[in-house]
This record gives sequence, structure tokens and C-alpha cells, in this order.
Amino acid sequence: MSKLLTGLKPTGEFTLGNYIGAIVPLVKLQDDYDEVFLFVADLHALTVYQDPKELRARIRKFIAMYIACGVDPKKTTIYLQSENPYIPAISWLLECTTQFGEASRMIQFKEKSKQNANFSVGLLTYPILMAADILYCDTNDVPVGIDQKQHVELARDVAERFNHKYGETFVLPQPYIAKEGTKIKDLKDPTKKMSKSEENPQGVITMFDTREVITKKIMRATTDSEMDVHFDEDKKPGISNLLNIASALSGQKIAEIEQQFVGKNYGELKQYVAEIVATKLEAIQARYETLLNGKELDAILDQGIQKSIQLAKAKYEQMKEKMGVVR
Ligand code: ATP
Ligand code: LTN
Repeated sequence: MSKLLTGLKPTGEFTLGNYIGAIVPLVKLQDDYDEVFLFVADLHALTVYQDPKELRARIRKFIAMYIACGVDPKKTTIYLQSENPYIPAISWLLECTTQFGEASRMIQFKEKSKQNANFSVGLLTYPILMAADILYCDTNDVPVGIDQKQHVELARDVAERFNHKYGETFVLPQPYIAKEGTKIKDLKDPTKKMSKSEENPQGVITMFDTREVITKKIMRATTDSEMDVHFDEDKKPGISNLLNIASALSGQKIAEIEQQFVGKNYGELKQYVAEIVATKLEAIQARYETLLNGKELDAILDQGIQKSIQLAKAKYEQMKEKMGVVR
């Protein structure tokens, strides 16, 4: 049985880049596995201080946005990490199976602990909690960005060691790194990626932008001094980015769009792309609002956490038994 699991840390804002680069591929993967798990890693957000009110709002926002974008609760088990008490319990048992040197060698820990001398212990144990997230449900594949690859490999090492010491308990997971997908670029500076931490908001479309704002940003996107619409990422990064966006959202091939714009100017292309983006985002936003304000979201999370707890409890009992922490 093939299983896929991934976690999202509820920090930052969704951009059109995140949608096209991460959410759309995940929505497609839902059909390729027997079981899929998607959770909000809210406990992981706490390694650095979060304003409690803001964090709470963001957790709901994240779940609602993923479902609005097409993550289907019928295919995917959706839950909040913090609602499963067995995950931190499993994490403790795994901490005792992880070497200090192994944990302190994690690149993210090394970098972040250097940035701030008063870092929390949680920053060090963070990947072990992540191992618990991954290992409790016997997942095979873990889609992550390249920065998290080392953490999934640690989970695999810890699982292997546990299996060796105490007997076969865990499936060995592997990181699933998407092949170089479409990288959406900043509208103002199309040589760099569209990023939520970018200071100039004019180059970034967020999933919450209105039709008016989207149109304004796209109409003012940086292009080049030529006149013809064609795809060339090196010489025409701005136009190529607009073509990528239109193609990713409409399903049309780039060549078809190029064909459609022979003899037309950049303004017409921009209007066309703005229309596609605005129509897509309006549909997502409408569903998002309904989810955020309705009862469906809680029903989805209630159902998801039940399944998650059932699996985690069984794994925890099994681990305790093997380790000898039983009456
Ligand atoms: P930051 O501004 O903090 O770097 P980000 O917007 O780049 O954040 P991440 O949280 O690093 O987003 O990434 C979340 C996911 O979205 C990753 O899988 C990443 O590959 C994808 N992603 C982010 N930006 C883009 C983009 N411009 N084009 C395609 N995919 C993207
Ligand atoms: N550490 C990840 C979030 C995360 C995760 C996981 C991802 C927590 N647990 C388990 C995959 C599997 C991050 O910072 N993006």
C-alpha cells in the first residue's frame, strides 16, 4: 500500500508561486497514492515565538486555502498536528533513539542557532518531532522542499536504528523532491522567484488579491523592449513568466498561447493573463470564504484527527511494548 504524507508550517502568506509550484502538484499526487495525509505542523511553528492570536487565525486560513485549492478531504486525511497527543509522545521515544551529534548536525539547526543565541531546545529537537509525524503512519513518500530533505533522511535513519534495536516497527520513508517544476518569477524582477518574503508587493500576487489588484500588478509587470510574444526565459524573462502563469492555470500549451498572440502587443497578453489569474483566484477565494466561515472545516478536521489518533495510538503502544515501558 502506497502512502504519502506532508506537513505545512503555518507561517507566511500564500502566493501564486506557492500555488503553482507546490499546491497544484500536491493536488495531482492525491490520485497516485492509496492514502494521503496532509497536516498543519502547528507545533513546529512554536520553535520561534508566534503571536497566539495570529497563529490561531493562520492555522485555519492554511487548511481552508488548501481545501479551496483542491485538496480533497475524501482522498486526503487532513488534520492539525497539535490535536494528536501521541505524536509528541512518539517523538520522545524517538529522541531517545537519536544521537545528539546527529540532531546537532542538521543544517537548519546550525544556521538558525547561529542567527539567534537564545534559541529554544525545540529548534534542536524539531526534526525528531518531524520524524514522529512521518513514521507513525508508515508513510513511504514525503514531498518536501530541498531544505527539508535532510530532515526526512534523519527520520529514515532513526527508523532504521529503531528497527534494528527493537525489531521491525517502521516503514522507511523517503523524501519526494518534485522535479524542477514551473518556477513563477517576480512580476517586477522576473530574474528572481516570486516569494512571500519579498518586500515590494507589486511583484507578488497573493492568493487573497482582488481582481483589481491582480490586474494592476500584471499590467505593470516588467517585460522587454521587443514587440513579439514568444517564450525565451533568458532573453524575455518577463514575457516567459506571463506565459508560464497562463499555461499553468489554463492548461493551454505555451505554443498555443504564443500562436494566439501573433501580431498582438504585450498589453493584450497582459490583459489575457490577468483575466485567467483573476478568474481562477476568484473561484478559489469564494470557496475559501465559505470554508472559513462555515462548519465544514471543523467536520473535516474532526474526521482527519480521528484517523490520525487511531494510527498513532497503535504505533505508540507498539513502540512502548518493544522498548519495555509497560506494566
Ligand atoms: P520564502 O519567501 O520564505 O522563501 P516562499 O514563498 O519561497 O517563501 P516556501 O515556504 O519556501 O515559499 O515554499 C513553499 C513551497 O512553495 C515549496 O514547495 C516551494 O518550492 C514552492 N514555491 C515557492 N515559491 C515558488 C515559486 N515562485 N514558483 C514555484 N514554486 C514556488
Ligand atoms: N518542517 C517542515 C514542516 C513539517 C513536515 C513534517 C513536512 C513538519 N513535519 C513532516 C513533511 C513531513 C517545514 O518547515 N516546512
